[in-house]
Parts: sequence; structure tokens; C-alpha cells
Amino acid sequence: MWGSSLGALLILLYVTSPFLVVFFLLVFLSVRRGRQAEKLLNTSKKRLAVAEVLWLMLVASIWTAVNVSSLSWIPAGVGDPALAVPAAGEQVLEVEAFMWGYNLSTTTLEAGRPVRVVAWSTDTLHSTGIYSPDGELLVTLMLMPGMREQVLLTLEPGVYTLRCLEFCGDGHAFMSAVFTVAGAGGG
Ligand SMILES: [Cu+2]
Repeated sequence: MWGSSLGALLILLYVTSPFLVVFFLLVFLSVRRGRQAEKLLNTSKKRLAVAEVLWLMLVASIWTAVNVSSLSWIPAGVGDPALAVPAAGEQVLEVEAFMWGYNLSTTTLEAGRPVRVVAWSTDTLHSTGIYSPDGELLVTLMLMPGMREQVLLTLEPGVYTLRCLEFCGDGHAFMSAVFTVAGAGGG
């Protein structure tokens, strides 16, 4: 198990490294900036203090505006009661997540009919990212224990992959499953 823990740690480091680099760069720049500001303080203390508050307000408003305006683009299926009952013609794919794998109610679906993915976790926090046959991340469902998430998809024929995108322990990196969408006529 030590080997897979190390693997998971390496993947975590790999994924977070760009953020760490940016973080330390920002820390470095702000420390340097702070030293420069100290020299100026003697002459323009008040003006700097005002500029600092204005700058903070500007950054805070930009941060809030960007986050709020991009909320609708988050590809997450939330527990929408309107989606609770599958409509006629829909296919249902049930996804049960556990440490560390998925149980799928079926591994073969038909193209041309909407697929309702209903997913939940039986133990801890997981998620499921659904990847198209060419590796594009189509949707992410966050799976909190005790909650069901669903999303309605229209899928082209091909082999789709589910992967857990929420670090959930030792076997996280290997937590995946596949299902096939067959073309019309069972091809
Ligand atoms: Cu996981």
C-alpha cells in the first residue's frame, strides 16, 4: 500500500505544483514590494494607506465578480428535484462509488437516447468525472455520502471513462470504471 500512497502523493504534488509556484512567487513579490513601500512610507504614509484600501477593494470586487459570474459554468449536477423522475425515453446509469471503485448498473448504453446518470457514494467523499472517448472531461459530480447527484447527458457512441476527482485515500488514483455507448442498431 506504501507504493500507491507514494504514487497518490506524487500525483497530488504534480497537480498542485503550478499553484505552489504562483503562490510563492506572489509571496516573494509582495515581500519585496513591502520593503519598497517602507522606504516611501516616510514621505507619503497617508496616500499609501488610502491606495492600499482602494486596491484591496478593487481586488475584492474583481474576485467576487469573476466568481459570481462564472457560477453557472461549473459543470456540476446538483440535486435538482425536477430531475428526480426519469422521463420517457431516457436511459438510466446508476453509479455507486466506494473506496476504491464504482459499481455501474449497466456498462452498455444506446446512442441517440438521453442518459440520466444518477450517482452516490456509500462511504466517504468521492466524485465522478465522466470523460468522453477522446479524453475530454464532460461533467463532474461531487458525491457526498447520503446525497444523490444526477445529470442528463446526450452521448455519442464510444467508450466513456469515470474517474474519481476527489482525493479519497490510498486507492484514489486507481478509482475508475468504463461504460460503452453503442451506436444505433447495436453497433
Ligand atoms: Cu477518489
